[in-house]
Amino acid sequence: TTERPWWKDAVCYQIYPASFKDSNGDGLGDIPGILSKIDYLKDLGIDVIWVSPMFDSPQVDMGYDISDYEKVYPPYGSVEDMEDLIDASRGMKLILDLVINHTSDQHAWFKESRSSKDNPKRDWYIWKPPRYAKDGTRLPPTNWRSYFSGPTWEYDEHTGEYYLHLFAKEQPDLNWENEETRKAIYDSAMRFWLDKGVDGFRVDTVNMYSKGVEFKDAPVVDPRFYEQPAWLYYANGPRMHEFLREMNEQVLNHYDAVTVGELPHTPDPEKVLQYVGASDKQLSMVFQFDIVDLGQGKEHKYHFEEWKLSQFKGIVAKWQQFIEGTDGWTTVFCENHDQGRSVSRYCSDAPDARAPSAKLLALMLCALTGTLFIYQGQEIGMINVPPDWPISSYRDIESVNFYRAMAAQSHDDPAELAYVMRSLQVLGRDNARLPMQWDGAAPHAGFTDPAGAAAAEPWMRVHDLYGEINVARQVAEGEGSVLGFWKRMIAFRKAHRDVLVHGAFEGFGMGEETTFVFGKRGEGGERAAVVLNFTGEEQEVELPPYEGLVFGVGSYEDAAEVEKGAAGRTRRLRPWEGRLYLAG
Ligand code: TEU
Repeated sequence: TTERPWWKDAVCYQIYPASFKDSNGDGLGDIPGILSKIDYLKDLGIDVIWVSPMFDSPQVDMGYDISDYEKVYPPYGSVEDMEDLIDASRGMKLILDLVINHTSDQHAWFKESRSSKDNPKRDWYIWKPPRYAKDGTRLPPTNWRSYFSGPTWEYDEHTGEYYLHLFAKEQPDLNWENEETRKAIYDSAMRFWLDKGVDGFRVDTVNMYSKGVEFKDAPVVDPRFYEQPAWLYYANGPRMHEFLREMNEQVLNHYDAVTVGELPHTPDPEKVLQYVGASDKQLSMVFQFDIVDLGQGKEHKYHFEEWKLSQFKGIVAKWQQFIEGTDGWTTVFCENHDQGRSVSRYCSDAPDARAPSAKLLALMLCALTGTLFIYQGQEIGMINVPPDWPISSYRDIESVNFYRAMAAQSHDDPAELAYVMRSLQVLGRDNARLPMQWDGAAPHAGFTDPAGAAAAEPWMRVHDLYGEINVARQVAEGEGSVLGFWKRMIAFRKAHRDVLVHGAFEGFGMGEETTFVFGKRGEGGERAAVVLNFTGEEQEVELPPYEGLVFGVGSYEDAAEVEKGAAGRTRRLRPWEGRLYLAG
């Protein structure tokens, strides 16, 4: 049997500091704001808080561009506030974001690195001389395109070389080949915070540190397309596993710290297993991207393409089952700060469907094997931005740059731009970054304090529907609300952890396009059966063929009543309804 460290059973909650709670009325969330909501999280049943970057930063990419790992972005608070948060967590653990593929261009290391070719820190980043075309035109070292539009190389006039940036040009990539650089990262970004008592890290873009030895051009699929498999050369590079083993030996093992690595561009289960096998200590677990990549287009991730429920089910099954018979571990999630809201993306945010959809997803997620991560606002069923918001209401560098690039390329073609806006409305990162909706009766959804005229406008527009979807209303509604249901499901998951958190997954009727039926088998003979209706119409389902199933929990309040009259294995599920049964 595999080991059960504490973090396997944990329910983790991601906080995006800018948008969670503003305690001082400046329009931006902050650490005292997080502190004021500790009891709310504790009450929900949360075990681990993951705080997205709160380090000092020019905020080109919302703090994923760090200028000083050992300072806190002043509008968020101070290092002392973080110490208070560590102390105040009331038994909950705290993990931070570890963003060490790149720094901000305002980090002291990069300022030194760019100052001259013979600066001792020159080699801490990835500098390359230009290439020249036959006609003498200066070209970047490779043709790679960055995540945030434009090339991955920025020419620096001062020293006549290019530096690499996979993300924004203000986010230069660190050179992990240099041992001194790695040591500095371990000290500044990791030990500094582990010594203060944080319990681990969510590790940003963890598979991009080792870039490979050759810097080769990526195949150009079509010059009009943004998608280009340049990640073949910069992701999962040859020294990746060596670096992670070193990081464990030198740092993480000394603190028993937990890690959850972000693992884009890695569809192959064998490859993922190399990162999460427990005996070869690299990462505790990872976020594999298939579930959140669903619906992303081939030309560009922001060209939304329709998908089928069978694809969704196949992805869930794949990442449930890949650890079977291994000592690896998996995660359960479908939202974070880079993704559209799950209700809007995987179900329906139409007025009648919103709350049932949110509960359906809660029931599904709480029944799946792995460590569960939920994102702020998911527990109240927050939905995507309203479809009529213009690009000027968006803030994310990736979305805004993409819109601009598409406008330039299409010469402002209205049809193309409508398509882009529609895609951003489903997939854009800003969907997750709207201020948290605390109170429907307060200005700015109760996000800013002190409320009222004195408070500044929030840094990002508040959802038009905050009067309907908010914490205060759901607290008042109690058990029947989305929040009440999440609380109940988290407790249910913990009460039946052997089968729900640790059981083996088994899918039924996986080609079926309206419902999702799966079973879970615990090692001690426990069984769970889950039936989910992913449509707005009634659907008939067959329960999995397990002996002695009894009704456990349902996403409709009257499900227990309805089940009293049920016999046999056939059930009729109402729109977006889910039910869970137990045996053994
Ligand atoms: O994201 C890394 C990543 O791999 C991307 O897929 C990301 O989802 C983004 O949308 C690019 O298309 C991480 C962070 O989660 C993200 O917020 C940061 O912008 C990024 O790294 C750079 O640090």
